[in-house]
Amino acid sequence: MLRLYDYGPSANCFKVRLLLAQLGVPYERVPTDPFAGETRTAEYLARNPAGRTPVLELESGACLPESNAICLYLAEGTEFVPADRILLARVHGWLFFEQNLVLPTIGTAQFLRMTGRSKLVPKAFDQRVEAGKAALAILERHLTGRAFLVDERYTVADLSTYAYVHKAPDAGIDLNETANVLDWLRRVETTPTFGNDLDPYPPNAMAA
Ligand SMILES: N[C@@H](CCC(=O)N[C@@H](CS)C(=O)NCC(=O)O)C(=O)O
Repeated sequence: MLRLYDYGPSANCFKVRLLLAQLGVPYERVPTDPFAGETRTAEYLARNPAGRTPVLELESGACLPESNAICLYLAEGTEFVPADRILLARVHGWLFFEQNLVLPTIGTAQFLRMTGRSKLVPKAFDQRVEAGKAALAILERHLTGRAFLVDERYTVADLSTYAYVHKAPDAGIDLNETANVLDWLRRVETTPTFGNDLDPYPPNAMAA
């Protein structure tokens, strides 16, 4: 059986849990707490040299890090990834957008705010929020007259980008200012077997 090394509050891990649920693929969940040092052991670093969650361990023992690479691996050959090369390249493009312009902005800002760190680094926090708003403006423009990011159908690009965009309010960003983004988030939430099982950050993740 597949094994997912997973941190409950991480939206990167949530991407993989959501896709596995939507594909109906069974797996064993291995809770892995970065704040307890569990991603820095020699054993874990052999699974992912970057020492981060998620990691998917295959039946063969091969380990795959990076949430979007895991999603592409799992979704290949399914309705969640187009076979057409150009459409596939567009899906890749949005996955790179997510890693470059959403995760380090909205993703980091919501983490800083929800764990009490934003007040310790206010300038860095404000910069992330502003960059997050700029990323939302790009999405807002692209989603004008479009139901989904690529080819008018739900793909792993939507699933992955959803993960941190829907957390924008936790960064203090008002999504009511981006109506197309808000409609798209609601659309993703109505895809078959969608479920949001993100955990709140636990006490050991909070700033001292
Ligand atoms: N680009 C990676 C980012 C993974 C990542 O940052 N994981 C965080 C949780 S959201 C983590 O495990 N952090 C622990 C650490 O950096 O020590 C992905 O998309 O999987």
